[in-house]
Amino acid sequence: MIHSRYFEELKKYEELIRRENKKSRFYNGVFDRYEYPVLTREHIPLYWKYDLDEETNPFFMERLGVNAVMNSGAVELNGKFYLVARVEGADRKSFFAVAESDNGISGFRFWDYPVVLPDTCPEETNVYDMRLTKHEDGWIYGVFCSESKDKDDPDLSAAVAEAGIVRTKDLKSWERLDNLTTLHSPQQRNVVLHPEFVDGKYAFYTRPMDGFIETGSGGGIGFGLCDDIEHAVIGEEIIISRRIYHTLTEAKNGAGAVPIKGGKCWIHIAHGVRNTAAGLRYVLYVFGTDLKDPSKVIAEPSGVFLVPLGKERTGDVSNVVFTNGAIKKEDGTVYIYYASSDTRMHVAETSVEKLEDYLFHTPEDPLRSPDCVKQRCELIDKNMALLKEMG
Ligand code: M1P
Repeated sequence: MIHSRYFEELKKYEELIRRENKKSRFYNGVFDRYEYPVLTREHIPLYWKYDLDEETNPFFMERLGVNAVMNSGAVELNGKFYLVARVEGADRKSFFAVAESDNGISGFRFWDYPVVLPDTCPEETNVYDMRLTKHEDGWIYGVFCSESKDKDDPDLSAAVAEAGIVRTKDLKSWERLDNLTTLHSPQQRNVVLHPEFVDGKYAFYTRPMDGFIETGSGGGIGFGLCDDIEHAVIGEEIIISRRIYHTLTEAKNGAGAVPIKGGKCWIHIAHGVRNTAAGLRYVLYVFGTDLKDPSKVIAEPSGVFLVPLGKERTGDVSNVVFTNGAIKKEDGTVYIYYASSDTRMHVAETSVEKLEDYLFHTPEDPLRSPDCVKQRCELIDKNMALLKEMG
């Protein structure tokens, strides 16, 4: 018999899922934030966590808890919006699960079962942060981090991060391909597949790293081409966006969402990390690359795009925002799905038009305080003149 408490909890769950989302009061002219997160651990179906049977679970206890729902890939398919979320169990292992919404801003509901990936890598301990690329070859690819213990390092936390690759047509059946091999980089995280062929090849944004945590000398967003997606090997990786001293990318610089095709450039929403007395701080920033040559950066607005604010600032790993999914609708609206503090998922709304205005009209970072003051004074001068004119 089903435990009576189930029905009480189900009522709360349904209220949460059916809650309408609305734009918050936040304003910066670039994007709107929404009041409520789109996915949290409370969105996990009760039957994933509880044994509903009164006999075997008399106290209606969670048997398999869920800690967080975060870093989600995103795709629009047949008019519906899908997030492939990173769900982290109470046991710290992550897995993927599909959540579906009719409008992309509220009502996200998980499918009955999480994604069951083909288990082809016996060493793999953890998987996370899938980027979903609707590729022009007709497949939807999922590129994610595949993590294993580093057997050569006696440090218990030492791990190896690689890019795992799967593909699907319907988000239901998944084919696992070989992990990406990058001949010159020992580790990879935050790898993103470009949606179009470049010079007839598959193009990847990479994030070469010396170690599991430390990006080391290779830190920055890399770019490389490969011929065969089923056995993907990248020889030459060029760094297209470097880490820069005293900027938001000083400690780490990694690709985020799959680039969005605009009218003037490919729009990249990436993450930068700097170290602080309070630990690492992850923020989002935006850059643009050439439509014909996506490895060539042509727009680099200064500074942060989206930072953790208010409640977003706290969670499992505080002071973090992270994106690995965005959706461009047919009318040019863009939904940016971002996680805060490795705990929950939010959506921000903007448009291709606004993003390109931001990309091409936000001044570049002059990199030194005196020049930054000069830049700001120029803006103030212009505004003062305008204000004076108005009396
Ligand atoms: O904890 C913040 C993020 O840390 C990692 O990102 P990066 O490789 O850029 O350091 C990832 O584990 C990511 O999942 C996590 O959100």
